[in-house]
Amino acid sequence: MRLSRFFLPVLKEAPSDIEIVSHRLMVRAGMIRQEAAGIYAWLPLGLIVLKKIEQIVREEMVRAGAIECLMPTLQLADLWRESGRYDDYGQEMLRITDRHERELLYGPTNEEMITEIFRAYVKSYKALPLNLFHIQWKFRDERRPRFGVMRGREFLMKDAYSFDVDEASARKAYNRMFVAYLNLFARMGLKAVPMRADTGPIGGDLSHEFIILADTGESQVFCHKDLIEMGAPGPDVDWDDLQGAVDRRTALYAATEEMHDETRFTAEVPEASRLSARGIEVGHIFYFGDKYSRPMKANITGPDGVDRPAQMGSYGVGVSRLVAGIIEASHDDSGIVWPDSVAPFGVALINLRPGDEACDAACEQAYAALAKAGKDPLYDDTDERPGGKFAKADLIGAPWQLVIGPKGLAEGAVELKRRATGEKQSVPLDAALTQLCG
Ligand code: 5CA
Repeated sequence: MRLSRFFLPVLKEAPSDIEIVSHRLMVRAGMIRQEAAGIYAWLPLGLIVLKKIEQIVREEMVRAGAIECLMPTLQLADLWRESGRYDDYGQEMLRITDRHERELLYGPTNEEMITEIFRAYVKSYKALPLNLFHIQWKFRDERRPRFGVMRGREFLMKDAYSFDVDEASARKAYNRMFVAYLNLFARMGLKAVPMRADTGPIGGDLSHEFIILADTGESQVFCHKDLIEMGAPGPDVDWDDLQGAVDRRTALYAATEEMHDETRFTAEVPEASRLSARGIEVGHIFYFGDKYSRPMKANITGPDGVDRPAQMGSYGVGVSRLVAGIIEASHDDSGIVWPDSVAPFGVALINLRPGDEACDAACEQAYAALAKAGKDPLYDDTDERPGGKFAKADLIGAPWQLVIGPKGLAEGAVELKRRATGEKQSVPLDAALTQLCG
């Protein structure tokens, strides 16, 4: 992408009422624009990152055996009356009436709708296990939308729903999502810790929140320090037997504020290993058995010929929240430092003197080579002064900067900077391109 043709409305200053760094940087880098409280337009730079995160989530869901579908944002109120949640959900639910006076709502989650789809088609245990997911916008009329896309009213969620014949296989489905979550957050450069959590309006008795630590996090969390560095199991696990991987992580104490038990915490965790910190909830998984399938009569016939309600779980990832979460975890005073896997551009290519024949030729050569190698270069071919170009490149956070100017070129060199460390090398253009393109 040539910057002169891109739409990147970068701001020097963010509005002073912005409270946290990720929100400030997203606004300054021209990633989002607030259209109403908790409702944002995704500008091109923000959308590229959102799509990259979405794709990682999708790939890890598919790897774990889930199947993608897409349900609508609007749902019938009557469906929610079947589960009893229409009245329970209260003011967080946005209720809408259409021209035929039919009551609709903008979905805050999809347990009812997926259960309706399931019961229409699946009657036998032979079709199980089944896990369906979608990546769709949700609306929750939060009392206090804040921190930009971190707690929005309209937000993008990946939600998966598992169906099984009995509790034992439902727990396996839960474990598959548990491990998929560890892997997908690790791919984004995040250290996410699963913690025992409250189930709130979704319900059920088994639930884990996946938390990344950040001073600006909304929840207070308590855990054994070793969990932070434990790492993810990776893709090459035995997907049919994940109990060991899950047990290793659930054996150590980890709980969110609502589930925290100080007596257990001090008894189970040696003082030097106790961590009490702020965290951001980037994912939440639930096993709730027949909470929806029973009232909604989503029954299946078991191997014994007897009908029973399907055993269900649901599994959410805050896709739009993750954009902010990753920035909270990875930034410095100059701007965002994207992990390679979600960076909107792989290389910021800076031409220090557009119009200079040698600079233009070298930049065009670099741009073509980087594009061909799939490095998504952003070529700053504008007339802005060098200082402004450097500041912009630092702000938007591409992992590499390739700086080409007349002085360096006269000596046969360009400058290659690693955004994360600030480390600079002065090398011939060919050597820089070999390093970047491999
Ligand atoms: N149906 C279940 C799982 S599919 C569910 O809705 N779970 S949830 O309520 O925990 O939401 C899933 C994830 O969405 C959360 O972990 C969080 O990362 C994200 N999320 C929830 N509310 C918001 C919000 N207001 N703004 C941005 N992200 C949110």
